[in-house]
Amino acid sequence: MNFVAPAGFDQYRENIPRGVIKTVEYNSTTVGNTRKAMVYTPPEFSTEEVYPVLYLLHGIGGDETEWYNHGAPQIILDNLYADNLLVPMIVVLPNGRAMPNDRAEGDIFDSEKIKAFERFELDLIHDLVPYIDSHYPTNSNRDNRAIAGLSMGGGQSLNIGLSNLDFFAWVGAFSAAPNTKTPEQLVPDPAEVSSLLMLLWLSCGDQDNLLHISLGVHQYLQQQGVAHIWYEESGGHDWPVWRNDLYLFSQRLFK
Ligand code: FER
Repeated sequence: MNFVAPAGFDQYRENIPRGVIKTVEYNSTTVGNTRKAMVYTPPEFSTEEVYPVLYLLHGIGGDETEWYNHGAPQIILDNLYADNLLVPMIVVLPNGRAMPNDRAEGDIFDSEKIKAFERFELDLIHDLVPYIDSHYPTNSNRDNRAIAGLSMGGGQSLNIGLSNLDFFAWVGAFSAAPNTKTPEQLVPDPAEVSSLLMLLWLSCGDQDNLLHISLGVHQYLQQQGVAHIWYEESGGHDWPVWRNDLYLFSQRLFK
């Protein structure tokens, strides 16, 4: 695949309908506190409709505000809706560091913090997804739930998505980090993954030092005959790549 978003895709456009992005708080039985997430609802959102949901995860130096602060997801998505390129969906920006102090403070590589990125699987499945499904008009089934993320969040998306196929049918990893399980651990049963997944997306910048992680997963999937998108794009471990990924990946969802 070699396609890039058109110029202006992440620039604010006047006079188009807008979605709404806000912060919510949910009770986490996993962490034992109240946790924050941001939620984007699309233009013309209505509680009379039901929507699919994309869970979009941040990197090791971020929190639930990272995509919002650096990725302009609401601008990218509003523009895509204005051009009629996107299925109406709710996008949830969680905090993937499931521990009492989940801010990206101090040593972000501390082993407790890395463990908290693993623990997030439980928080997502047991706490956040049920919160979203009970507070928003969602189409609450695997066919209508996607998980994707950048770097640490890309690794989480593969680890969590591929081991919870009863929850997710659409999985995307942008520049996946070394928290990614081995390809054999991720996909022990290639036939099962092939039959259940609607989309498996892997992308990475060609200047990214972590390229070998994505490449290893891609090569294994190819050997095993598991259909997936592999997109090596121009760029490093950085926001231009992840904005481009969101633009391209989101258009493939729920179609
Ligand atoms: C590592 C290098 C990078 C690692 C994680 C990262 C867990 C994550 C980077 C990011 O999220 O941007 O060795 O180990």
